[in-house]
Amino acid sequence: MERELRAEINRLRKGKKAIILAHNYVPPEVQEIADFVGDSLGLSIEAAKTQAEVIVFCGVRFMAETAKIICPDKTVLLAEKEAGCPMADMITAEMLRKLKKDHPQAAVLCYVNTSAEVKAESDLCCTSANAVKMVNEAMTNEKEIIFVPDKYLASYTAKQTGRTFIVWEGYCPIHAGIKPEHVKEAKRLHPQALVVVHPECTPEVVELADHVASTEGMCQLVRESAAQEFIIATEEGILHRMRKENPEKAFCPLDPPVICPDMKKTNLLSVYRALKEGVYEITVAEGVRNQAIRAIERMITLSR
Ligand code: CIZ
Ligand code: SF4
Repeated sequence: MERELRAEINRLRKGKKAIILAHNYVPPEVQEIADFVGDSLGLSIEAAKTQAEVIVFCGVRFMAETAKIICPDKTVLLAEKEAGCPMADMITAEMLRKLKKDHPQAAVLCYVNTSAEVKAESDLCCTSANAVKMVNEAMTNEKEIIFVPDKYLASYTAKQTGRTFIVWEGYCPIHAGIKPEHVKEAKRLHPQALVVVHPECTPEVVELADHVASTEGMCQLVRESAAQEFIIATEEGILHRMRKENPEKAFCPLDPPVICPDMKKTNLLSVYRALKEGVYEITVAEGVRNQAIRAIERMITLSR
């Protein structure tokens, strides 16, 4: 069944001039069928480069929206309609407009985990891979900075840059679910392991890290490190790619495992359906796109 599904996906992908982009967190079988696996920024850059006419995005909605904003002329499909990000949903454009009104002098830095409408209200976008760089290189003249929506990424970035932010009380429920005890227990069982933590984790967990990095940063670190064992504090989907790229290294699991249900919604059947039926098409209103593209393009130019 899986083999037939894969064959059908390959046939449809060719016939429809489509590419499949998968986030580091989606299930292994989806990563395996994808043309590219990466973080939201890397995938959007791939989307911009591709000659393909259709992009099947396997991840969550804000990522597919970002791809659509960058390539408005392509058809962007989100393989699973209901795959969203609870953190992105914690702030709306309306809420951000109100915050901006309370702080009229402040520039707005938005995490990529936001809706197109929130990006449209922002001056600059960032990912977990480049938040520190964005603040250090593009916001030195800003007296006040609003950072939305992740209070934990904001707190990590504040520590790294020495800046203070007006923060939103958003957070990722999945990364916030990782408790210091979980990391300490893994370290007790694997004392030699390097602890690598995502900046969406709480400051108490970040405190325990040997390294703090985004998913792409983590992959690079694991590849280049001389260490043989790693405790990876982020969504477990990334472990598939890490094990594949580093078959000689060991990855010590956290207990309980770190699973984002939204990232697990996409499976081979969703990818097949997306290609066959042309669903679920992502649209971004022209007025919103024209505003949102500025914050994204500024980030892409700066991160080169
Ligand atoms: O930017 C991304 O893809 C996310 C959500 C996390 C990461 O660290 O790559
Ligand atoms: Fe959103 Fe967290 Fe899931 Fe990433 S892991 S999609 S930030 S809820």
